[in-house]
Amino acid sequence: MDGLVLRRCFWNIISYRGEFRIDSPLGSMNWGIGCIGTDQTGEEYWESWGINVQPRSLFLQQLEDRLGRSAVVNITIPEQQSGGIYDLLSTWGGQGDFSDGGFYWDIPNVSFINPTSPIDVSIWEGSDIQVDATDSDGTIESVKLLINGEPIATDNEAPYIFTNLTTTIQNLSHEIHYLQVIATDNDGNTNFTRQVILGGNPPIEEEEIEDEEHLEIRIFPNPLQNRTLTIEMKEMGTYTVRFFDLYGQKVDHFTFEGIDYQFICKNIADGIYILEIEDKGEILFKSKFMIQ
Ligand SMILES: [Ca+2]
Ligand SMILES: [Ca+2]
Repeated sequence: MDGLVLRRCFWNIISYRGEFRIDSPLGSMNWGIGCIGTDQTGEEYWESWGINVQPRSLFLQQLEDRLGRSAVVNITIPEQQSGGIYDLLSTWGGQGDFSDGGFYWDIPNVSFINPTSPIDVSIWEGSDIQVDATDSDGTIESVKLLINGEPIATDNEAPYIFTNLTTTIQNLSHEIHYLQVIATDNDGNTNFTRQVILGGNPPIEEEEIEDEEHLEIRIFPNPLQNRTLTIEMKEMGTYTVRFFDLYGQKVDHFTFEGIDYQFICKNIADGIYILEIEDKGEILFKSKFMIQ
C-alpha cells in the first residue's frame, strides 16, 4: 500500500454468511468493533466480536460530538436516531418507495365516491366522476384522473370532481377500460384506485325469428336471466366458446357443432363477462355478456 495510511473502522457490521475478514496493511491498523459474522479472520484490531456495541452509528455519534444534536436531527429520521431503522428497512424490503411502507409518512387514501361499481356504458346515463382523497399526516396535493393510463384531468382542491366526461366515457370502444385516480400528498407519496368501464355497444335486442341462415352472429338474451344462452352463428361449423372475467381470466368454455346452440351457464357466477367465439384459431365474435 506504499505508505498510504489506512485506518478503517468497521463498526457494528453484520455478515450473515462467509468469511468476515479485515486485514491491516504494514504500518497501519484497521478496526473491527461490534462486528458479527460466522468466520472471523484477519490481522486487525478486533473488539466485541459477535456483539454489537453502542452507539449504533459511529458516524452519527461523531457528527453529534462535532456539531451538536441538531446536526443529527437535520439528516436523519427518528428511527435512525432510536435504532428502529433496521425494522423499517426489513419491512420495506427494497420494494417501492421507502415512505410507501407506511412506517414513517402515511400514503394518501383514495377512493371513488362515484362510480362505486363498474360503469357499463350501455346502461350508464352519465354523471360526474367524484373522488375522495385524504392524507392522515399531511395534505393532498393533487388528484389525477386517467383512462387506460392516459391522464385526462387533474383536480388540486377538494371536493375532487371531474365533470364533462360522459361523452368521452360513452364513446369508449367495445372493450374493458380502466378509470384510474392517483392521489399525491405533500410528501410526494401516491396511492391509486381504479374502476372498470365496460365500453361499447348497447345490448342486442332479443329476436325470436329463426332462420336456417343468419345474417350475423348473435348471443341472447343479454343480460342473461334464466341461465339459458342461445348462440346463433352465420353458418354451420365447429365453434369454441369461451367466457372471460373482467381480469381476463377464462372461467368457462365449451365447443359445439352446428349453426346454433343453447348453453346452460350453470358453472358461472352472476357477473359481467366477455364471451368469445373461435373457429380454427380465428376469433369470430367477442362481446360483453352479463349473467344476472
Ligand atoms: Ca402523507
Ligand atoms: Ca375540486
